[in-house]
Amino acid sequence: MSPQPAWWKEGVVYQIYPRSFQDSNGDGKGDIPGIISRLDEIAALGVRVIWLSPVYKSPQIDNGYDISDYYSIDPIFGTMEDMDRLISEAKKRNIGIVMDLVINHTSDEHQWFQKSRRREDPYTDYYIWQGLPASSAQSKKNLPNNWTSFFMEDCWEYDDLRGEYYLHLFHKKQPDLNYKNPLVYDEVKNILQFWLDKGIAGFRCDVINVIWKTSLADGKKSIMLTGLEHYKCQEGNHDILQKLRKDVLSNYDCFTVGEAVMINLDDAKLLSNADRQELDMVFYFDHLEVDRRFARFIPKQFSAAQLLHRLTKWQQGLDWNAIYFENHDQTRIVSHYGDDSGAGERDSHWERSAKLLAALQITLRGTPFVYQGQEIGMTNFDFSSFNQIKDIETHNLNRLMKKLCFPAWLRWKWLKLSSRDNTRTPFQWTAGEGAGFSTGQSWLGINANHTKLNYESQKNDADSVLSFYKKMINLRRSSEVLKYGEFKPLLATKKLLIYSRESVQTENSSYKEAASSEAYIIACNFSGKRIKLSGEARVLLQGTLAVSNIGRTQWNTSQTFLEAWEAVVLRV
Ligand code: TEU
Repeated sequence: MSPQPAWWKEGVVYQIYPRSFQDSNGDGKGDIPGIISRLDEIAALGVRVIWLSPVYKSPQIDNGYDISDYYSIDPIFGTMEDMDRLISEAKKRNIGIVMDLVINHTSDEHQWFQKSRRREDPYTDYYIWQGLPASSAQSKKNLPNNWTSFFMEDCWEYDDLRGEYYLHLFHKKQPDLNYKNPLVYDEVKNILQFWLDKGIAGFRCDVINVIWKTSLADGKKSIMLTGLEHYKCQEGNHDILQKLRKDVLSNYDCFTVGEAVMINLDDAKLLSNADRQELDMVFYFDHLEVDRRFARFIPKQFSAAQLLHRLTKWQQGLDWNAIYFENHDQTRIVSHYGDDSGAGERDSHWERSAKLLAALQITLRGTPFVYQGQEIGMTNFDFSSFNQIKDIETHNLNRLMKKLCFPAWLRWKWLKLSSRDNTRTPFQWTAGEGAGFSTGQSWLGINANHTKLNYESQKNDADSVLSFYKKMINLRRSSEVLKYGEFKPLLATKKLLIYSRESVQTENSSYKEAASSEAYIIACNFSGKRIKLSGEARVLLQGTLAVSNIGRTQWNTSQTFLEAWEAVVLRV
């Protein structure tokens, strides 16, 4: 079935991690005036929406995903006046702003929590408190249940003042809200309304499929996330999303994309298929874990066939997809599925594979989300010790692995591969000191490769990774079939994948429509070696060249090879 057209399906979203994007006052942390100063560069990429990771007031224990006031801006990022200016300056460029909505938990420094600790009404039951018999209250062995957190710790913290434990699925400074209390729902409704009335374009909803805890009973023991079955995608969770849609979101021209953790396709359909009236799209993780075990932590062999298989499942299974290859919790895609060797150099494997990944992402069916720095092919960090890592998740994991007696070299190997700081290093604007990000000491290390790999050197270079992203985004904008057409897998091997985008043919399509319909065939060589095309692949690869990532000017249909990291987009 052809999806209902919508502006947020046609545009591209650009994710900004404000702390690392552009500093304007020399404190080493990015800020909102910095973002405003770069709006022209963002507009030049051809994006329709900016998603801002949290800029609300926060003690910054989890870089803003621990909110202490939903109605004010953290001073490190600026003021509410700056925020209003960002919204209006972006609007002038036809760019909508999407806010990050973190409502599973707040910071423990939020006044709701402070009042809840003191049992001050109406806040007493805003969080999930559990008492224990006095005799066992402070013994670690007697926690209210056996759940484990996303950051690999116990999920319960004892609060002396209240004399009870509170639940935290993430860090202990991120207590979970209690959605069984209708007052909490009302607070959330007000937050949404406040920001939508300011003219924002929607929300990216953090861990939105775990907000309703059906029961607090012990969970089935598991290496990761014991207790998950009591709170993942529960009926009560769906009810809240439907209610928010009906009460608030449906009154505005906006969209929502929900980060949904540990989900399968059936969960995703319930959360995002259009007739359900919950979210518009979901972020799932399956396509980024082809070469990983235990979420993204332990490496295994990559296979292009497995990637195509997973992509196909979601491309064909959902009404509409959110297509992302990077975000602030992941690693850089060129270092992950590509090859970052020769970063910043012309025609290196870095340049080819960064472009190949752009060609893949932008020709999939769904709204593309490009993470800051992805458009210039930024790579994983080049840190050499744990001291340079700031991410709390990485430090928690390190502690846990140490407790389990993993040797230091293995801990480093795996954590370097998975640390969230890989995508959090400052944006590389220039080759100069501070990479044009800040005149001060930046809060996190800047990758040494900024001297070769930076925005300035790519902006006027027609063959740069940046120009390639622009070209792909333009192509998508101009093509109905790339926006709304069907996705069909055609062929895959360990290194090669081929698929098509074709017009949606219904029983009612006229002969003329069918005959004039455009299609695209996309082929990607996921290897650093030239590969020979099989007879079957050669039959499939017919058409005129729309895009090449290696500077081909035409496609010869008797072509028998794809070069190292080559991608071709053919128009049929
Ligand atoms: O992330 C939720 C989440 O489950 C992960 O991606 C998680 O951070 C971890 O990497 C699992 O291995 C969201 C935010 O994107 C993240 O930055 C926050 O730390 C987290 O929620 C808590 O708000």
